[in-house]
Amino acid sequence: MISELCYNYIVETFLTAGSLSKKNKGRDFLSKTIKTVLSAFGVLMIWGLYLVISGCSMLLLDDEFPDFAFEKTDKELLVVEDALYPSLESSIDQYIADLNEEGSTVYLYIWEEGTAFDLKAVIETYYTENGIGGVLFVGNLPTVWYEQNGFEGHEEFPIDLFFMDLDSTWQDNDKDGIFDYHSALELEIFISRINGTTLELMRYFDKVHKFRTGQMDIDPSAYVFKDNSWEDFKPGSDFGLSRIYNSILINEKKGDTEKANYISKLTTSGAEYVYQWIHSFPPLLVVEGSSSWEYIHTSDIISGNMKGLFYNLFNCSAVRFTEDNLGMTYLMKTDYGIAATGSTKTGGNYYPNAFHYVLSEKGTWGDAFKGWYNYYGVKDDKWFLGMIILGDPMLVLTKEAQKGLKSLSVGIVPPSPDEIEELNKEILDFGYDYSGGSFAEYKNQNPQFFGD
Ligand SMILES: [Ca+2]
Ligand SMILES: [Ca+2]
Ligand SMILES: [Ca+2]
Repeated sequence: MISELCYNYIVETFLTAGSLSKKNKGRDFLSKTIKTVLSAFGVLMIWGLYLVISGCSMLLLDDEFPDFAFEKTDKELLVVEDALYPSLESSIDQYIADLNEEGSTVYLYIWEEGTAFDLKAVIETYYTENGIGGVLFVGNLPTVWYEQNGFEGHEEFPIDLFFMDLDSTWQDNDKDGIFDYHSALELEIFISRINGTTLELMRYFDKVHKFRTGQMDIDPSAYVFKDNSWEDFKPGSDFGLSRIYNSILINEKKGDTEKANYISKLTTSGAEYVYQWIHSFPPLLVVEGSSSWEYIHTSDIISGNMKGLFYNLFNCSAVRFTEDNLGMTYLMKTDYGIAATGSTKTGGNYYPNAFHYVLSEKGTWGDAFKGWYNYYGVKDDKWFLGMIILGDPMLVLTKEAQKGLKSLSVGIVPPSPDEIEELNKEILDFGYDYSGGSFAEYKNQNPQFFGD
């Protein structure tokens, strides 16, 4: 439209200039020639301008949604803890039937016993022989741990990237049972987890069935809550979610980021996609209120029956699945939560545009994680080595959500080193150790995963 207006304007200007020369009949031929040349010149100019403008917006769009090739996964391995399987059998049959309906194949493996290394060997076999693209662990299945110098010095945490990179090397150089070295990572597959009581897991499978059959009553919309510490980080940005959703509520101004705003939104209309930036511990969100810290416990999530389907948790240690945690609470103890991504340690996804890009292209939750990690997560172990997903990794957003609007948003370029330094500072300024239980505690509680 703008181009058309400009075109008319410029052509008119040139033609007017040409018509002035009409006054001199002797120069009529020259006038016609000039008119033709000038008109053609005008068209060329407009065309050039159009190319420049469209080129610019494509560049901007590429920054916002790094375009990389990904293949939607359609073969999943389901690994189910044997003690749970008899009670879950009909739920799992339904799950497999629903996925088959979508055109995906599910392989079922009942996990009896063994170490994390045994579990990885099972995955490798299905990867090599069946070409699986992702895995869902159902129940309490083993994990390995990693240690490094992070935000508060030494940190140790469960690490599921170990299962996702099938040709990587991992070492425990000080022989304390916790990995402290990994080779360069590039994930071949994604893995995800759900864990809870039999009843909670049955309820979870019931939810994903309802979601797949269009019975989950939540508007296709997104909710971004960015607490005080990050008010100035990419202000106004929806992190590319406007490409997916028509309706997005962003709470990021101090007056709008009270506990009351969060509770109110997620206990009334709710949102299909929730992206929240809040300080936290595994089972606790700590919102900065106008005069004091305000706490949201897992018990508040349960009693409020929080209405969000997909959660992107920029909340430290929010999915530390080896203990009571926020992520699994949304999934196991509400009527709505079906998938989450977050960190098992201090950290979170501060630049999820690649994640959102895959979702906007109808990739699965797992595809989005793998695509984002290989593209951006791999660059920063301090922030991202604890990143994982929870919930059914074969889920895709609702059809209603995928508008493919391709609109631009503020804050589209990756954070600069200065911006990341500011993010680091906000973590340290909070002044608490976010991490949860230790490896030693995990080992004591789960002797069955250790051969010694
Ligand atoms: Ca070690
Ligand atoms: Ca690899
Ligand atoms: Ca606040």
